[in-house]
Amino acid sequence: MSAVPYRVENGVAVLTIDNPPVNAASRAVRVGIVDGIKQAGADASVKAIVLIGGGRTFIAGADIREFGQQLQPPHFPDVIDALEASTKPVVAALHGTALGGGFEFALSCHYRVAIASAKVGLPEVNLGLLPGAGGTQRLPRIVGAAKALDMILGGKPIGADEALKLGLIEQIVAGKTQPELEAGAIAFARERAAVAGPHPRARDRVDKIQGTDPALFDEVRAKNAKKWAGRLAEFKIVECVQAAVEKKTFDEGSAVERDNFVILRASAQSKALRYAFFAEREAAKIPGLPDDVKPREIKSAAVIGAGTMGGGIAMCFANAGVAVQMLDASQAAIDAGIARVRGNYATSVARGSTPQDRADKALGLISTTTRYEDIAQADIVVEAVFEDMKVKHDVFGALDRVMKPGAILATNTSTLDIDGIASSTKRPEDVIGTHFFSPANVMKLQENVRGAKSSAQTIASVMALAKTLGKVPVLAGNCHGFIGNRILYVYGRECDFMLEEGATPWQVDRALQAFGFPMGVYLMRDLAGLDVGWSVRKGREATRDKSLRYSPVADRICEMGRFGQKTGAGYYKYEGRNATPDPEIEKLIESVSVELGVPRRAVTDEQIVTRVLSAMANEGAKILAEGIAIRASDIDVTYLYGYGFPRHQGGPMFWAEEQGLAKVLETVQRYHAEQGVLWTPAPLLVERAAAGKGWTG
Ligand code: T1G
Repeated sequence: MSAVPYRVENGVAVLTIDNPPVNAASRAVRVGIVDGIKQAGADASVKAIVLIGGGRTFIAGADIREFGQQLQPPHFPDVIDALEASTKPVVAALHGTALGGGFEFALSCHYRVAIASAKVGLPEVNLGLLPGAGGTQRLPRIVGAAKALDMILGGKPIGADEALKLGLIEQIVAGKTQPELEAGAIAFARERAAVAGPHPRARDRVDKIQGTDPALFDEVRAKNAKKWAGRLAEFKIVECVQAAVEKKTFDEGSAVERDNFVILRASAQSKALRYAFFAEREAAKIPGLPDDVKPREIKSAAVIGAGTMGGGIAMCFANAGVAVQMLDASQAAIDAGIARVRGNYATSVARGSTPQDRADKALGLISTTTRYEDIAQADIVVEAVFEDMKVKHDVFGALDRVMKPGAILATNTSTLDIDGIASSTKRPEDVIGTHFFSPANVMKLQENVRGAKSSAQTIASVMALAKTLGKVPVLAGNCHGFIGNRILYVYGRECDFMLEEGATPWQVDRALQAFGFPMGVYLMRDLAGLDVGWSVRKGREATRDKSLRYSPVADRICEMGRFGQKTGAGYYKYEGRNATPDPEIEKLIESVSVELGVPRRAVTDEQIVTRVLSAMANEGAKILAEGIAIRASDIDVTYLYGYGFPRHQGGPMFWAEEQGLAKVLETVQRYHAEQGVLWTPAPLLVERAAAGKGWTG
């Protein structure tokens, strides 16, 4: 059965792509289109051709899974040549999302029509690629070079209305469904068939690229130089669109695109980004959950704690259209909390990232109270109070007394024991961790943490909640720090030891930022505030294992009353948000090295990055072996979406696989010999390295 069934209706050949779930342009689809065009060309009864997606969407792009393999013909250019060579008009009928190679096929048709809800775009940059099937050459010829750069570099689709205004589609047809789209497209195709050819081809147009300001391309490069540092695809996209404008012929420009596409497709960055694409989707799948378990519907929510996190979490619900009550003990705390939320919305409206009407609608969904009785009917309540077990016990005891049966009792704790919290209730099956990341209304990660007694339905409900909130979920097991903070502790610990051994905070930050982190660990700590970590460490001093190496540098800085940006000094000195290295801190660190008898030596940037990432991967291997993470890729998703790990590096576990686990094990063993038990190699790392394998397979 062809992946592109062919039928003739009213003199129009209808080619329907049938490759669920997103009609990715697999080899079978490419074969089906080429064969369909040939069949229509040979059929005298056929006057025009419609290319349409079956199911919920037009073609959403190349089949990303094919990239790791040897691509089989017909290739994208072969399909495009067939579409453009047709003497009978070819109309692309768009619904759902026409993306990447799918939209490039559409751009190679003579005409495009869509239903109003359709979206079109060239998002290849999100995969470290560029539109490799003529998109960098045809799009500028229709919308102009500047708009084409915006669309391709932004990687986001546009709606049918905008596409119509830009001339990317000829008509928005009546109706909302695929059958109505098909009927509209057939009618449109018959009209075009009545007009003598040749029918228009985007490749032949020059009107929109003539007169392009030659300075455009260098301006775009200069404007984005910092953001694109270390990246490949963005610069190659600019080069290709520039070629579309400056090369004498379409084919010359296409050759530039082809060469650059081949380089990107083979690049480590694209491999990491394609990995991240699938890893995010895998993380949402929980093996072992009974197929018949139905998530509880969440139509109303409550948040305990009107602080920064509580307010941000309340915004997440309101932004998703879920009514939410914010509860705090005092009216003063509530007033401060709701003022902070209003301020957040005002800022994003002022920035243009949130339309005023959307902010008003969301704010209208947030109410406040000081009484637990008022929130009893909420479908979920998320506790976001101080990170202190006694406070959590009190809150969950109260929730247990008032919340309706079946309400989900979630905690936003970032490290504390979920089972300990659940023990304050008579319904541990309804208790679960939903760890949001600050700012909660911005950060995408939702680290769900299952307790020993969290029910399958409770787990399924918070995994589904993440989708409702537009978050990326990862399910973690219950241990100190879960997945993210447990690895963050190791990451920070090794950076602190490197300070004692010879590095400076600014050198560590520069090395990590050169690797791709948006912010180094010390700038990040200064931004978050050093006092929180200090109070956690003081709380754990009594039980800390004194035989393990411990760096007092952070404590000494806090003892000087330096809590980071908010006090004008932390690791760095601050003027407002502007951080400058502080010689006083260098002196402090040197004095600690002397006090501890740690000889100082030169530490290279490469050693900093390798040591940090190897420590993360080693801890990740332990987390995996303990079942705290279901997959190695879940650990990567946690770091990509919760901790700013550079997406084009894939995540700590992906990085380790790319290095080769045997090489990572060697590094771990070297530090184990030098640093002792904190670097004990994870048995899973040893096993996989010995087998010459990655984390899976
Ligand atoms: N290839 C293979 N599988 C894909 C896929 C693709 N392009 N897109 C989605 N899937 C799978 C996905 O892994 C999931 O699988 C299922 O489909 C549903 O996806 C030559 C080189 C279209 C907006 O980058 O943005 O064309 O988990 O959960 O939320 O120039 O999927 O069910 O097993 O995301 O409704 C360019 C990528 C490719 C679009 C739908 N195209 N896809 O979102 O569903 S490169 C893209 C998306 C290219 C050319 C270049 C989204 C979506 P499973 P989903 P969704």
